[in-house]
Amino acid sequence: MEYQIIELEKHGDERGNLIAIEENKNIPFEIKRVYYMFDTIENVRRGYHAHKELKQLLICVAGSCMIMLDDGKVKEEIVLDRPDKGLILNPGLWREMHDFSEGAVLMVCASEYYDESDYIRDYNDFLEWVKENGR
Ligand code: T46
Repeated sequence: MEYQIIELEKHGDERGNLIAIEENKNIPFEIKRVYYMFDTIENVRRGYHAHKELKQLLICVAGSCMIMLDDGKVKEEIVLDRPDKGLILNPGLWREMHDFSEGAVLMVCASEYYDESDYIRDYNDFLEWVKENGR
């Protein structure tokens, strides 16, 4: 499946920890946009879409959440529960984010500016797209 889990280097000392994210250094793309989700209501499930071109790095910088990934053939559940654990999503993956803990903050670094035309928001359209794009 078109994802990768990365361990982010912690710069820790007696004061605590710090993590740096640098485009084309510890993550393999340029970052054009950063956004984050917080105050997520209990039992909410978000996402329900795939991207055609966008690459993203997801980090749950506080608390935890689950990411369900689906490439049209296989589904996998990933837990994000540490600020030093990154999930890189390549294009062509249906995603649903769920089981947000209280106080969870899910931060996303994205390779492109926000563009609604890059989204596939209908699951049957996604399955068609997977067939057409030979995945
Ligand atoms: C993704 C997952 C992980 C903007 O105006 N600019 C932005 O950059 C984004 C991401 C969203 N929005 C607006 C569009 C909607 O009116 O914010 C609202 C919520 O967005 P959406 O319903 O797409 O949020 P999620 O949580 O379903 O999905 C988001 C990203 O959109 C998506 O790219 O991969 O997080």
